[in-house]
Amino acid sequence: MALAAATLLLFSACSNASPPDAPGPHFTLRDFHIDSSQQVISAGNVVLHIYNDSPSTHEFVLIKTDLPPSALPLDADGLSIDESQFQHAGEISEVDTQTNRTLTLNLAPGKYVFFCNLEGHFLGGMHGVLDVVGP
Ligand SMILES: [Cu+2]
Repeated sequence: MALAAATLLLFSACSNASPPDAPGPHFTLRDFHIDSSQQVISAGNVVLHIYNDSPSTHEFVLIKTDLPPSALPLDADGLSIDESQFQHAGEISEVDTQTNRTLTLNLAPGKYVFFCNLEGHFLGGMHGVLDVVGP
């Protein structure tokens, strides 16, 4: 019990590091594309591993929606997605170049879209879909 608490503390203390043995999908941010290691994952507690392999800063936004990426509504500027219309499942607003980040989430079953919402990056191709299945 004490060990579990200590482990939990350790994980939350270095949430910027990517625990190498924590299960979960890997996402690689590129100019301008996001590679994902899995399209389907199990519901519940999950650790998303995000690595920025591009020379510029990006962000990672995860929303729960049945809409395909091509149907997501744009902001008034026409350059980014109107995130206010969605429930955020998770977000890292800045992922620096050549940096690993992790998002520890508890995901309900359903369809999700992940993307970078810096101006023009979604339109450039930085998006993908994730199916969360399970009880
Ligand atoms: Cu980006």
